[in-house]
Amino acid sequence: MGMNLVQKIFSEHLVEGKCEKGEPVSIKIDQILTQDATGTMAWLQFEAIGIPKVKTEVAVSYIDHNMLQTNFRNPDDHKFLQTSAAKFGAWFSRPGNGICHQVHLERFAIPGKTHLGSDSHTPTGGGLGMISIGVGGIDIATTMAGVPFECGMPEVVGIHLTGELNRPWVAAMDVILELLRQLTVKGGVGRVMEYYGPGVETLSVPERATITNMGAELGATTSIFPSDDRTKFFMEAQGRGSDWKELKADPDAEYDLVIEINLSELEPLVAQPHNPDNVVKIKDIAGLKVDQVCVGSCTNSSYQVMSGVGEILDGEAIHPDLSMTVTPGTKQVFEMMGQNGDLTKIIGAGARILESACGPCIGMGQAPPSGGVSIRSFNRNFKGRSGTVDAKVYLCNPFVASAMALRGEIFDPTKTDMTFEIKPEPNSFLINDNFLISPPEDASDVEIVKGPNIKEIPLNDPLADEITAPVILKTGDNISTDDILPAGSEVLPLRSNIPAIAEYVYARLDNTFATRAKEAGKSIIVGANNYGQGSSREHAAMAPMFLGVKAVISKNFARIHRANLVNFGILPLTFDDPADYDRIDQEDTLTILNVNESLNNGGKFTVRNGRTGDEFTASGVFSERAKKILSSGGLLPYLKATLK
Ligand code: MIC
Ligand code: SF4
Repeated sequence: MGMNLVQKIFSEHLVEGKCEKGEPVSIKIDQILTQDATGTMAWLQFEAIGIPKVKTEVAVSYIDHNMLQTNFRNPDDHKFLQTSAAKFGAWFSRPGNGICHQVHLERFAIPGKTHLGSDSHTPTGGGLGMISIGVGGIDIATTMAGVPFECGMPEVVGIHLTGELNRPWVAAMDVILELLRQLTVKGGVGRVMEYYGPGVETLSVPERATITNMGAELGATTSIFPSDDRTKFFMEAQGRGSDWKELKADPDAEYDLVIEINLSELEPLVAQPHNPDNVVKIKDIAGLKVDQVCVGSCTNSSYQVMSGVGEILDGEAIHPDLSMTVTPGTKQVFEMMGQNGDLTKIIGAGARILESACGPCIGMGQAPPSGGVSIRSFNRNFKGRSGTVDAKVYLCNPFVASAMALRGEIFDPTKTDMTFEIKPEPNSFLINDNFLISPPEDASDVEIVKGPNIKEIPLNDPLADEITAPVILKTGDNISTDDILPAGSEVLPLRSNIPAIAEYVYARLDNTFATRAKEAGKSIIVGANNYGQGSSREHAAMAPMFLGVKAVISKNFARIHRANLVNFGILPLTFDDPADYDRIDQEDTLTILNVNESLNNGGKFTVRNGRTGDEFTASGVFSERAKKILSSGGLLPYLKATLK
């Protein structure tokens, strides 16, 4: 039987295990990406492991999230990241160079390589034929220390593309919105989405990257496209043609599930508040007044996206009742827009141009007005993420978003005579890498600079044999890591200071959480479906650990957050009978019995509710390594003991 692309790349990188669905596998990792908001911890953890130099082929430390230098904190983090990159042998992408995933696609991604990033949208690299996976910072630190990456061999879903995006106003974003509509934010859990079929060659690399980027919203481990002539064209235009190789699934490859998408039949879609899978056709919600439009983010900020936006805004004026921001994804795109006139068109229409960074996507400025409607070409619309708790964020493709900026309301431009054209893919990009600093040959003189914002990493205790603790919080479905630990301009600068950031845990849902947790000393969280969706931020595990959270019992978990809980010694258990969730009240005291024995013998845990006296079971099935990590109290204590 032939192999699909995922099986091919996994087999080529296999260190241990079998590439069969569900089997534990360890693979060698070739490339690493960190970004500043998760990177400070990743690099502190790498330093704590005590390995002198990064062992992967490539490691790049990007600064793109935390860009508002409102006091010493961000610049301290930036200095720390720059000096630690130099010390440990990583490239450093200076603030202003662009959003990590887009810069990585332009300058580093290579088909057939494996790639981990401390950011959930790392799968953007799948647009260029890499296996690119988002993980927590400490998994990055471990991988940089040369430890292979361990995971369960995912199921591979084949997305068979036919037709082409030839309807006006339909764009790559609509492909992934359609998949989110069909599969929901849980539909990709434990799966890789592999694109194939005749529709593939009609999509450019940046369009493919939009689709794989937002595969993260499906909960998928990653998403991948083949590497073909379009990939070659893009890489040659980036001056990296020699890194190209062809990669595709065998003709008789099999998939665990096949989904058909005819690109020619798609319509412009929109995800309504407050989840990316709340997708409808734009025409179904036409008429709603819009207060803000933001185009950009790692999902939609390429040269061609910007050229379309430039065309739509050319000679027009933004509606007086709204504000529009446009963010070129990278310095390369920004410079080229300066040269080709798109910048003038966009500024001329009255849009606000932001520096190449995450910006409004992560609540770093441009919060919408109270109760406002914000249309964004981004990938996430969780409640409060924009910085305004009662704002309503809608996600759609960048072209319809730009049209709405002119009209001031949601409408379907396919029903009008508005038209625009996108510039052809350039056959050579403007290459100027002066914002990328290569690691020095000899780093012996480099001093790592740690300003007062950089605090020690807190450590957990080894797993106790019995955990008795109150239920400090009982949540509903789809809790995102933005709910657990918000980002935004107030909180992001505290990413390298766990005691300070811990004050914000669950602050948006319940601002007494941190105080109550500290008073309780030890606590348990009860969650429902898809607990911990969204970001890879390990702070959403580390800060609760710091506050004494010992276990999370939930109906099920999002992949990266579950791994982060394990990495910080918090026991993630799932209800065997989901109805037991209803039998627990917040503030009940639960006792998890025989913890270590249950962990090592089948993973079935008995839990007693002190209020009712009832007992129920919850499961936690872990790999041998994860068991050891949990009993040591987390990955760092485990590594310190084993890597000596
Ligand atoms: C996000 O989009 O939520 C982030 C901010 O990029 C996160 C990483 C972080 O929290 O630092 C992600 O997607 O992993
Ligand atoms: Fe940055 Fe937003 Fe992309 Fe996260 S989703 S990496 S915050 S642009």
